Amino acid sequence: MIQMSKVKNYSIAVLFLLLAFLSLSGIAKGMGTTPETPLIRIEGPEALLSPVIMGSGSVFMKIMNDGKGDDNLTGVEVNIAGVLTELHDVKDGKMVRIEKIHIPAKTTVELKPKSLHIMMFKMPEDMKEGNEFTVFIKFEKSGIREVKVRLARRADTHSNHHH
Ligand SMILES: [Cu+2]
Repeated sequence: MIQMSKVKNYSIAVLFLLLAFLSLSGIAKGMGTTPETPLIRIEGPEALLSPVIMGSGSVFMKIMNDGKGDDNLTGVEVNIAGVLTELHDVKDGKMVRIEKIHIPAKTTVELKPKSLHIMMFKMPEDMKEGNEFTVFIKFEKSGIREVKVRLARRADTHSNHHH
């Protein structure tokens, strides 16, 4: 019996070592994704000058989360000096500032006119259609993503075609 239990303990120890080795090598190869990891993709970013508020504009895009974990968009910056950015939603036809945008697992969240969007204030007067700039989008878990956008003509609220 003593012999048997020694053998058993030994095999358990070997098994633990093997598991430890496998998980370490898995992480080393970048395979260490846990089931709760979000996988963020950004498509179709566009920026529009506000037809209503001088010196302001909005940024829209599709944010896809193909992962199995939720994420949150917590902040945005642009590479234009002096510009202030805010996260906005639209409630009862009015823009409201929000702290973050929830991006659930296996979901696409669309930032679009009259809905969730990124707001820019205090844009320089010489910013005009065609100007390109970079938007840095900060996610709670996925870090900072960078997208380039070109400022498009003023939004025509009565049409739903994209530029
Ligand atoms: Cu807004």
